[in-house]
Amino acid sequence: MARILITSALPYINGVKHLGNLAGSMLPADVYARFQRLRGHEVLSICATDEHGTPAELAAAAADQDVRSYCDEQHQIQKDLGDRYGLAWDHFGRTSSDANKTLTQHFAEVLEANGLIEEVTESQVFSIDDDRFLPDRYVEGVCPNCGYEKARGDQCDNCGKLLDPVDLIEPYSAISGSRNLEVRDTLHLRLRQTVVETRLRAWVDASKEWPPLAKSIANKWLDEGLRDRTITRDLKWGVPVTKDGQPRDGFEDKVFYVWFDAPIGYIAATVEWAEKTGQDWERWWRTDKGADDVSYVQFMGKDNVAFHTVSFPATLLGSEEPWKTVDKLKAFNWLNWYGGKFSTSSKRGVFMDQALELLPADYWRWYLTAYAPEGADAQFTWDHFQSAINTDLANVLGNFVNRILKFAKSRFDGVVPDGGAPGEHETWLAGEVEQRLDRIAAHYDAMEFRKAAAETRALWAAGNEYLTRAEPWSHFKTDKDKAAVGVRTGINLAVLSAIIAQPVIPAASAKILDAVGVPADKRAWPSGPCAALLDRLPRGQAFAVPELLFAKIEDDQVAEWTERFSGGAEGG
Ligand code: B3M
Ligand code: ZN
Repeated sequence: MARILITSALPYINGVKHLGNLAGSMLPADVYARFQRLRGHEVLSICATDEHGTPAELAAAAADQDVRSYCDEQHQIQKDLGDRYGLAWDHFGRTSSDANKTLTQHFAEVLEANGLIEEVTESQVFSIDDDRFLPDRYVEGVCPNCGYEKARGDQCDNCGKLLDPVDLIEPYSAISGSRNLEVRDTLHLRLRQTVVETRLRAWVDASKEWPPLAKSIANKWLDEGLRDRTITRDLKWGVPVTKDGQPRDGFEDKVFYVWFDAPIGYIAATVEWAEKTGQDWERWWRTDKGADDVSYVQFMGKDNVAFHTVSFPATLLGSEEPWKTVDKLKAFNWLNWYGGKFSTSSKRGVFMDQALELLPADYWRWYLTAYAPEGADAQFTWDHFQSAINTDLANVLGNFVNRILKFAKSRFDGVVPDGGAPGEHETWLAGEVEQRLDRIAAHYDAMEFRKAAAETRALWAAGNEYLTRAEPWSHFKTDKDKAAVGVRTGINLAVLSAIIAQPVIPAASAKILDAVGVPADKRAWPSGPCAALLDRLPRGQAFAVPELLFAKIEDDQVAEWTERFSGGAEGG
């Protein structure tokens, strides 16, 4: 039994996430966690809301709320949505927690003691009318790179370039719109990443288990040469800056930069979990306290990779303390919405709460896993969604389970029939199941979600194929034993189909397993000879037929949803 620590990139607090966010971090992290739990491994799955920085302050202001109560409310909303999607985190924490404050201040202090932090004077945009500095997203203006007119101070949404607020042309305040701005000097802390560059490079080179997308992004950053970066901001909302445990002189109106404290939030959320459950967090995070046995796996969208392969490791390695670092980093490309981006600010696409108004979570979980933006960006379109759901879930899985259980119910009194012995069809099926099971597990281990889902679907399809070959209905009158073997094998196969589907569609799987009467301790990932797996249910055990598993998506629903969500779509 291995110990596996799993973290998903922390969703920003600034509103409900869209399906692209779900597909690129939270959902695959959950699918992976569920798979590893089913195999009997000890899993700790951690997530949290990322609550600091300008996105939180601006969203709170737009909602006309103070930032603390805005965060309280939004955290609860995101937590509830996670629950409704079956995201089975061990803990869903908050980066605004005391634990994160303590840890963030601790890291800054040890980094400074190790000579990795220096005080610097920087030029920042100051708004005279707002009487404050305007860091990051508080300034907007024309992008110096592409000429886009609504570029934000930290990044241009049009060309993707990372910016410094002082680079913007014709800047104005995002708070008041004022153009009455000047550049003023202000004191900041700078993390000397260049000093740890060699150590980072060696660490990346030694990280053999990273899939290609993560590795190539990490190497690109290292090849371009690291830059020292400012880790404080002129903001009120965030982790206060300290020295020797006291407020730091000259930093009374400053806090740490959100990207400095957010990844530390993974550790802090584990501390919160430990406090809540009475468990030990250090055995997951401190290599001197047992965490060297842990396999640590991170999930995130590709835009977050640099922060996890360079900045956060610079914090951990630079501390010279025995912290656990990531072993496997799975990055995702973008899920696009009709060729363009999903966008929170322009409400373009489908958001997590809206999706559940249309269909239960499993439909989305299946689609976003089986067609995940893994090798390349993926497209969401209603037509594709409809055909994927109707084929994979309704026709292949739903139809198979329904067909066999209904027939068994009507002809064998609703119990698993006895009698008969396996023949050629069952031998064929056992061979088929055996290879598929091996492949599904191997794909999950490699975090290849599309492939794992495709093999899962292939195993379901083998169910329909088996029934077509074994034809228990046509033997029923002439050879009852033969029909009994077909039905018994078919019911066992329905159970197996549900067991392997649990990581992706936990609710529907549970419906099937409940109906057939499979106890909770018999739902683990299957192992052992396949012939035995296909004859596991006690003969004579009563079962029920589950109510409709998956409804087909009709054309008029697609038309309605296309209309309803066309809002941001015209933008391109
Ligand atoms: N909140 C950005 C994002 O959701 C950020 C991730 C933090 S991970 C420590 O894309
Ligand atoms: Zn630009």
